[in-house]
This record gives sequence, structure tokens and C-alpha cells, in this order.
Amino acid sequence: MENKKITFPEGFLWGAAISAHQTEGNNINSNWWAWEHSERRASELRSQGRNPAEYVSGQACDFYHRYESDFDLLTKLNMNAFRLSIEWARLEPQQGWFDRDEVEHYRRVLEALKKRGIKTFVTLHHFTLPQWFAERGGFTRKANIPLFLNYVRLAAEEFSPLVDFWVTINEPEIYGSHSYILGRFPPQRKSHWLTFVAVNTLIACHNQAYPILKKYNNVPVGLAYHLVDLVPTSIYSRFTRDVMHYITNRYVLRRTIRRCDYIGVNYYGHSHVGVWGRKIRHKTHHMLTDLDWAIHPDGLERVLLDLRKYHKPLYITENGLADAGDIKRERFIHDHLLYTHRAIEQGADVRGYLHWSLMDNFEWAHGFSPRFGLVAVDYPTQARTIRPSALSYAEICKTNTLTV
Ligand code: IFM
Repeated sequence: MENKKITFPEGFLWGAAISAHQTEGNNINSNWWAWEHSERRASELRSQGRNPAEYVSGQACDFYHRYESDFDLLTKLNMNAFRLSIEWARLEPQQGWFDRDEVEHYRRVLEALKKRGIKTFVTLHHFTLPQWFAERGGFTRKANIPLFLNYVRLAAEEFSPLVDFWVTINEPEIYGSHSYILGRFPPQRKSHWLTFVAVNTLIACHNQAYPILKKYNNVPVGLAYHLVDLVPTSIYSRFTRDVMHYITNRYVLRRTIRRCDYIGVNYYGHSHVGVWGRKIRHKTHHMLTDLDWAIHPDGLERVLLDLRKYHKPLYITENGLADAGDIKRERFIHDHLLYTHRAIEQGADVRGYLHWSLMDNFEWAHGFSPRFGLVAVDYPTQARTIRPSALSYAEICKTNTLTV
């Protein structure tokens, strides 16, 4: 049977995403750097039988120095969009002092993308904080909001002409839960109250950053939400599923949507919900990533359809998997795009897809072992190798079509 080709809307953006701390290296003034080097973290890892040296970001992918050649890879792979974050801890290493050299560094980075005709999605907060801000309580103190806004103002003033899309905050829900309930991110507190305060402070930060960013440049401003397809295991668990859906997927969105010009969708998969709210992962009947996350492309269609009611453009700001052998990635991308296309046919206004990630990088508390890259990184030599799945993705990017 002849293969059918399906075409994406004209002007669709194709690209990949990264964040600063995960790739740049030597983010020495951040709270993550301090935590990675703390005795608390080292002894925790040792008690789990792990080697703490494998869980420090170090020079990461040395993207800080290699951005030009990494951007050449984008061109080679036919991408026309790229998402990256700028690092507050670099730009403002001490409270109230902005480092002009770092401002110029990021200007050169963004100019390097513009020179290649690549649309830029620039994230302002992607999990990391300047250490001085963390010491002041970070986002658990509402009084700290103006400190974040000073940084936003600087970014808007300096970089606006080079930005096509602002992403104010990456995954506030994950930041809150991982830092203040699950103990996977610094400061590893376990308090529902602090989670609630941090998430609400981030909501306020986004809403107050919006007019600042719009004043300098009328480009779309949005937020990258972590959205999960929650599936009830039976009719009895529907109510629990709806409650969890509200908490996981809607709480932040509903409070920020009026100040979003588009919705950024970070989609990694789905979870089952039982009557008592437990998320059960049925390992046996799912394909799994190297991190044991269930691969569920059809859930992306449901997530996108569910967002139609907000009448905003949708960009998939992250979607990807840990797959060191590059065995599942090609199919993963194909299937997620197939379901994205189905959602578009049913009226979801999806305008772009940014794969997570361009290259292997520092996967937070998991260290370097998960391999999320379209491009493999050999950390000792920093050599980059394009994985086969990247070449088939490049064909999709070039033709704006998917063969099904
Ligand atoms: O690596 C992360 C990224 O920083 C935020 N979204 C999920 C990715 C994979 O876990």
C-alpha cells in the first residue's frame, strides 16, 4: 500500500529545546550548583549506592562556548525554531548587579540564531535560581516578586528585539512539586504549604512579567505548562481523575491564561488514576522510555483537544524521551506528530513542535545518564553525533509533512 503524506499548516515551526543549566556548564552562581556540591546531596547519593560525581552538572555540554557549532546542527537538521533559556544566576550573580559581559554573551547567542533565520523561544525561568535569591527564600516569599521582575525588565530591555516568543516560566507545577514535596530539586523541603505558596508566587510572577515584556516588544508571551493525560482506570475513578486533572493541569493554567498569548505544551505522557487517586503505571502494556515513563502519543491528542476551549495558539514547547539506544525515538516523534495532526484536523490551533532535546544534557536529579538528545554528546570529548532519529525528524522539518 502506498504511503500517505500528511501536511502541517503553512508556517509551522519545527525545532528543538534546551535549557541553560542543563547544557551550558559552570553555572556556578545558581542554587543547583550549590546543591549539587553540598554534603547533603553527596551523602544522599552515597546512601543510594551512587557516585555523587556523576550528579554534578560540571561543564555539562559546554554549550556556553559551543553554541555556534550547535546552532549549525539546527540548520543541518532543517529546523526553523529553537527554545533555550537565559540564566538569571549568570546575568545577576549578586543581588542588584547585572553582569554586562553575560548580557553581551546572551546577545551574541540570540544573534547567532537570528543570523541563521531561526525563530527564538526564550525562557526566563527554567528551574534554576541565583543562589542569593534562593537564600532569600526564592519563590516561597511573595516579597521576592519584585526581585524577579527586575531581572525580567533587564531581559526585556536587552534582548526583546532578538526574541520571537517569550516563555516566562517553565513548568511551575513541576518546580513546585519537585522542590517542595517530592524532595527531588533543591531545597528538598517537604511541605504542601510551601508548594502552594511557590506555585502561586510563580503565577503572580508570570502575570506581572507579562506587561513588562509586552511594553518592550509586542511578541507573544506564554508559559510552558507540564500537561499530563490523566486516564481513569474505571468509571468509579472518574471523579478522582477530574480532581487530579484540575490540580495537575488546570490550576496554573486558569490563573495565567488571560496573560498568555499562546499556550506552551510540555507533554511527556500519561498516567492512570484509580479511585483513591493513586497514579498507577501499567508497565506491562506500555512501551517505556529509559526512565520508565510510559509512551502514550494518543494522550497528546487529548491534551491538545482539551485546550481548544481557550482559543489560543498552541506550541508544543517540549516532547521527548530518554532513549540511549535511539531505538524508540523515531517512532516516538512520528506517532506524537501523527496525533498532533489529528488534533489540528479537529480544530486545535497547533503552530509548532519543539523536540526535547536538541542534545543529551544534564537531566536534573537523574544526572547525565538519561539520553534525551536528537544529537548524542560524548561528555569527556564533547563530541556531538547526530542520531539516526534526528535525520528522519530533519526530513519532517524540511518537508512540513509526515509520511503515515
Ligand atoms: O529535562 C526536562 C526539562 O528541563 C523540563 N521538562 C522535562 C524534561 C525531561 O525531564
